[in-house]
Amino acid sequence: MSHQKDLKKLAALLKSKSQPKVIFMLGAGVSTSSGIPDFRSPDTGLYHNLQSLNLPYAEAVFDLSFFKSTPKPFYTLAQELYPGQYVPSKLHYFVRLLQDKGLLQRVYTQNIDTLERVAGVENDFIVEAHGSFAENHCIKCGDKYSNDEFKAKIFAKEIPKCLKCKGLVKPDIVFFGEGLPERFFTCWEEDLELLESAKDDEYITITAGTSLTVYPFASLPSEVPKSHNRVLVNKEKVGSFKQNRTNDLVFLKDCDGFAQDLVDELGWTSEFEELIAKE
Ligand code: CNA
Repeated sequence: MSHQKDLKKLAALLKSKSQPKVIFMLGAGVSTSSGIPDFRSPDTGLYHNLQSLNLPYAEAVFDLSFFKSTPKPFYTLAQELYPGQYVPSKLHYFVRLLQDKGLLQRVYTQNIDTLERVAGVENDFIVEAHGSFAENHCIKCGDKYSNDEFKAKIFAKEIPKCLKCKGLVKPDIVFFGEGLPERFFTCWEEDLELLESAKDDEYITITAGTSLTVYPFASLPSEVPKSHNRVLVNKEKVGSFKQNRTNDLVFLKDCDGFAQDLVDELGWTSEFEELIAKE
């Protein structure tokens, strides 16, 4: 019942005269329906699946020092996650629809699957906070390594090595202990300034499909000024949403179901279907 009430409230906000802009903060849960496992869902998450790789601890697959000594588990995972094998989810297409309607401010994503781009969201709107497979570099000398070569090697189950110094090659995905791309900080500084100077109804943040456990990304929703509406879409309450703010709207359900319900409530069903069919 409260779900329905909150959905109506969110739809009314999105359709209000103030034409609010939306800032998304996304995690692996928005891509699970595309067939990419998240990290932490019990039984289906990547960490569960990685048990067969004999990792000392699950996060080791994204740990730089572990990678240097034992690179194979990461390359196995990279093959599984490599872009081009998956289609975007309804939530990704909802982001695209808001872009087309001029209601998108930014999409911060922790995902490395590039499905926001595949859904047709323009690069200027996207902040890939944990990097992506867009480029590869040698971890020793920094030399660039071609995507075609990288893909061919990992799909042949071979280790990609730098052509100059024979160092290990890694896509520009942020490992534990590495810094986030500069763009993450500059865009957030810009957007936070907008949020702080805007009226309450000018921006809505939607956090979806993330356990909010990886910092600094996990702190983004808590930095949103208290006067603004924050939305959470996730299977369970996470992070700063556990301490309910009065104007939080929390949808404890799957991301695609939420996107479809909201689109229906907004009266955008047929254009949403057309957009998905066209892509
Ligand atoms: P996580 O820690 O695995 O959390 C996922 C969250 O999403 C959990 O709270 C789940 O309950 C929830 N969830 C799962 N499926 C759904 C669904 N269909 N609808 C609603 N909620 C759902 O993942 P985070 O993104 O929080 O962790 C950050 C890591 C995950 C980043 O460093 C990513 O690089 C990394 N990752 C990315 C991908 C990808 O690119 N698709 C896949 C797996 C992990």
